Amino acid sequence: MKFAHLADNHLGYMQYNLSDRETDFYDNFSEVIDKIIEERVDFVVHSGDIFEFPKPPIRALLTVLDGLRRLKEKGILVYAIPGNHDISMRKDALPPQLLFRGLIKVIGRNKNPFYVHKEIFIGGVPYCSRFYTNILKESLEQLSKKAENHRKKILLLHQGIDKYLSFNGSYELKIGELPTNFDYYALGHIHRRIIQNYGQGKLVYPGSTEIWRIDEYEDYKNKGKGFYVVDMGGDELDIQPINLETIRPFIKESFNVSELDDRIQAIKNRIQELNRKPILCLNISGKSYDRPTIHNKINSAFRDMILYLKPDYTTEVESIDVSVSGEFDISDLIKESLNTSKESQERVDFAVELFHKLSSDKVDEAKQMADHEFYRRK
Ligand SMILES: [Mn+2]
Repeated sequence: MKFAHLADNHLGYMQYNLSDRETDFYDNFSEVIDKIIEERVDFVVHSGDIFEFPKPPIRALLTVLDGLRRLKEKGILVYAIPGNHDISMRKDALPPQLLFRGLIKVIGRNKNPFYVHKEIFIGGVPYCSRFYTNILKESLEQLSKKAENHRKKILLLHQGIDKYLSFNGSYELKIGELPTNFDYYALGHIHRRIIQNYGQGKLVYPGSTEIWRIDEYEDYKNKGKGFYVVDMGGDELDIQPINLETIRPFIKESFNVSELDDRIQAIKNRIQELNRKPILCLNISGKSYDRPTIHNKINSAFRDMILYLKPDYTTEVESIDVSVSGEFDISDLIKESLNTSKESQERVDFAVELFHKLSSDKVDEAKQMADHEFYRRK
């Protein structure tokens, strides 16, 4: 009994405002479908964020419809939970996954919290923000009980877990808060590939299927991007990575402005070996240099060879001595500045979360959190 586990396709995302990048994500999803079919799996579990937005562009919807129909022709059903990107915070709003009736079995909190696929229990909870972790924990406890009498059990979640996130405050669950009686913890949300032992099973993040943020490049270089195929047939789980080939190449280099000419030549040589135009991220530093001149030089060197240039210029200044004594915690600083005696804990949590979202460029999520979750609820 084999299944595919994937998450975080983010269809509809238009990186750097380029329609080519939007198309990349659609091509990427089609390759995912090709590979799932090649692998002859029995079913698919999707751990959230198929779409970038709760109201996806029509092309994103059509890409998913086409992919799901191809799976259906092969008798492959998809079980899915909505992720934070698929869910509008508006009360009673429905996730776009519900459009694909007969093609996706959507796992919900109250209605259909689980399905049973040929004796395999497939349960899950849609994404819960950290303001509702009590509901999340309650749902997990109920699912864990419902799963008890089933021989094989899968749990779908789209959440951040403290153990895998470096920022404190950016997770909703602590690792010990997950039930322990599942065989496979099919997670989504963190865009890196992670496989760990947990409870009586394996906890797995398949990662995003394309490079959604430039900081995902390192993990892609080390581990590839794609999804996992899991064989539940034997006593031990067998988890195989499936790597995609349609990922747009990224070239990321940091160097001093004095090396510019040599580096340009070396990068040109690298680009010539690629079969697609890359995204070029350059981090250029130097003591004193004329940015416009350097920028023009880079631009004209790579024109027509790359899809997008993302330069970052830094000017080195005389060293400044900055010393921080002891450890400090961003949440404490925020609390302090909010003068906690008068502020409720909820407000402090809101401010901390807002800080983390904004400092990681998640402006839309921050707005949504402020509008719909915080002020409207209040
Ligand atoms: Mn995601």
